Amino acid sequence: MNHNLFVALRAAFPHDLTATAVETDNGLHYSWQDLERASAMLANLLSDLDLPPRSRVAVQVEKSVEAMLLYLATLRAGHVFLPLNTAYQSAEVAYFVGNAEPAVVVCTGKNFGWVSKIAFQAGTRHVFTLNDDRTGSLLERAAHHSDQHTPAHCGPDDLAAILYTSGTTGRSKGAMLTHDNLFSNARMLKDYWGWVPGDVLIHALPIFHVHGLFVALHGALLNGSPMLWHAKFDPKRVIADMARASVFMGVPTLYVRMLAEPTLTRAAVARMRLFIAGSAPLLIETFKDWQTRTGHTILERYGMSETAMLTSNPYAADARYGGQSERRGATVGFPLPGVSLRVQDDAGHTLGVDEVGGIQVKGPNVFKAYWRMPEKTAEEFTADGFFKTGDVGAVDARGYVRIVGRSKDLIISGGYNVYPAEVESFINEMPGVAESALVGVPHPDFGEVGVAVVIAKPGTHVAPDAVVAALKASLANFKVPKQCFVVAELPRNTMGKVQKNLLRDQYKALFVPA
Ligand code: MCA
Ligand code: AMP
Repeated sequence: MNHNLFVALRAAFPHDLTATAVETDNGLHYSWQDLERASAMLANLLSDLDLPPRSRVAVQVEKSVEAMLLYLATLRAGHVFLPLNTAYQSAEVAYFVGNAEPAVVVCTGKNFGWVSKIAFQAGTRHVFTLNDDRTGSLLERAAHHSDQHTPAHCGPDDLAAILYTSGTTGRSKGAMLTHDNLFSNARMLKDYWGWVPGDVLIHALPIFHVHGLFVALHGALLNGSPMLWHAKFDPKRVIADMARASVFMGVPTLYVRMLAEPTLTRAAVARMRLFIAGSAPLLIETFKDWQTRTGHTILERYGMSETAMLTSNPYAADARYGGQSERRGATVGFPLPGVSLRVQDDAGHTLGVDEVGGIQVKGPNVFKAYWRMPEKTAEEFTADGFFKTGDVGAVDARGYVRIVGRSKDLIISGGYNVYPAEVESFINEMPGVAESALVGVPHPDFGEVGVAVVIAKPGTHVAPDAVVAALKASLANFKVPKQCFVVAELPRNTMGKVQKNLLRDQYKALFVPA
C-alpha cells in the first residue's frame, strides 16, 4: 500500500472533477481536475530534478493556490515540504536553510536576490520563484511537464514535512512529520468534526503553519469540499462569504476582528455549520460574545507543530465521555480519539482530576524527532514515550482539558509564536545594551504581545524607539515588541534570574484596562 498522503487526499476528490475545488477572493476558479493536473506538472518538475528521495523543498511565498499546489506536488513527488513564514527576514531564513539543507528553495520574485544568495551558500542547487499572481520561474518550468504523474511510493513513517518551531527551549528545531502523522490526524478530525458532503470551507489562514496548511487544507480536501480561498484575512470579506460556506477555522484574533464588524449577525451566519478556533487561547469573553451575536458556539481545539491536533471540544456527543456534547469555553475539550494525554508534575508523577501540571501526549499524530537534533528529541520525550508539550494544564472531572499556562518561555501573538530568547539575543547585541527581557502582556487584538524591558550599559544611552527600529530591520514583524522600556534594573530572584512574572505583572495593563 502507498502511504503517500497525496494518494489519500486525491482519493477523496469528488466524482465530478470539473466542479470547483477552490474559488479565490479575486474571482479565480480552480476545478478538482486543475488541482490534479497542476500538482502533477509541479511534481514532474521536482521529479525531473533527479533529487534524492525525501529531499527538502523550502518554500517562502505569499499565499496562493499555486503555493498550495506546490505543497501537494511535493507530497506527490515523495519529497519533504518545508514552509516558511513570509515575515521571516534574511537572518531567520539563513538559519532554516542552513539547518535543513533543502535541495530546492522557492521564494517570491522580489526576494530572489537575497534568498538565492542564502540558498546557494547553503549548497541548494535549485532556486525557483513563485509570485501570488501566477508568475515566476517555477510555473514557467512546470508548464513544460506532463500533467500525468504517479505518486511516489511512501511508507507510513516516511517524512512528509518539516515545521520549524522552538519547542520548549533553545534554537528553532525542525519537527519531522510523517505521511502517517498527518493522515491519521486528518482522517480522525474528518470524523470528529462531522464533515459532511456539501461542506464548504472558508480558508483565510496563512499556509505556512499547521493550522492553515494541515488542519484547514486537509480537512477540506479529505472531504472533497470546495474552499473559498482568502489570500489575506479581511473580516468583512470573510463574513460576506459565510452566506455560501459552512466551516470556518481561525486563530482567536480573527474572531475578535469579526466581532468588531456590524455585518456579523445571525442572518450572516445562518448557513454556517461550524466555527473552530485554536493556535492560541480563546478568551472566554470572545467565546461568549460570539455565542450571543451569532447563536453559534465556537469549537476550541488545541495542537502543536510537533503533533498536529491533540484535543478538541466535541462537535457531537462523544461516547467516550458519557455522551457529553457541550463545547465549553476556556477549555480545549477532550483528547482526540487515538491521543493519550496525561498531566504530570516535575517529579514525573501523573496527577489527578483538576491538578495542574505539564501536559504530555502520545499518539499516531506525534512527530518522530527533531531534524538532526537527537539530544533535543530525547529531552522532550519521557522514558515511556510521551511527548512533553511544554503546556501547563489540568483535566477536569468531566474529561475536559484546560490549559492554564506554559512552562516554555513563549509568547503567542495573533497565533504566531515569539520566542523571547531569540528577540532578547538580538537586543543584547545592540550597542549600549547591557541586558534585556521580553515578556508577553495581554492585548485586545493579538491576545498577547511582546514588551521589551532593557537595561543600558553604565554611561550609555539607549533609545527605546531605536531598539524597536533595529528589530524591525532584522526580525519578522510579528516578533517586534509593541513597546520597549529602558529601565535602571530588572527584578531578580535570589539566584540572580530575571523574574519575568513580575515584569508581566508590571506591564499587564499597557494595552488593556487593569
Ligand atoms: C501582524 N503583526 C503582528 C501579527 N500579525 N504582530 C503581532 N502578532 C501578530 N500575529 C504586526 C504587523 O506586522 C503590523 O506591524 C501590525 O502588527 C499590525 O498588522 P495588521 O495589519 O493588523 O496584521 P495582519 O496582516 O492583519 O495580520 C494579523 C493576522 C495574522 C491576520 C491575525 O497575524 C495572522 O494571519 N495570524 C494567524 C497565524 C496562524 O495562522 N497561526 C497558526 C499557527 P507594523 O505596523 O509594525 O508593520 S499553527 C499553530 O499554532 C498550532 C499548531 C495550532 O494549534 O494551530
Ligand atoms: P506551535 O509551536 O506553533 O505549534 O504552537 C503550539 C502551541 O500553541 C501549543 O503548545 C500551545 O501553547 C498553543 N496552543 C495551540 N492551541 C491552543 C489553544 N486552543 N489554547 C491555548 N494554547 C494553544
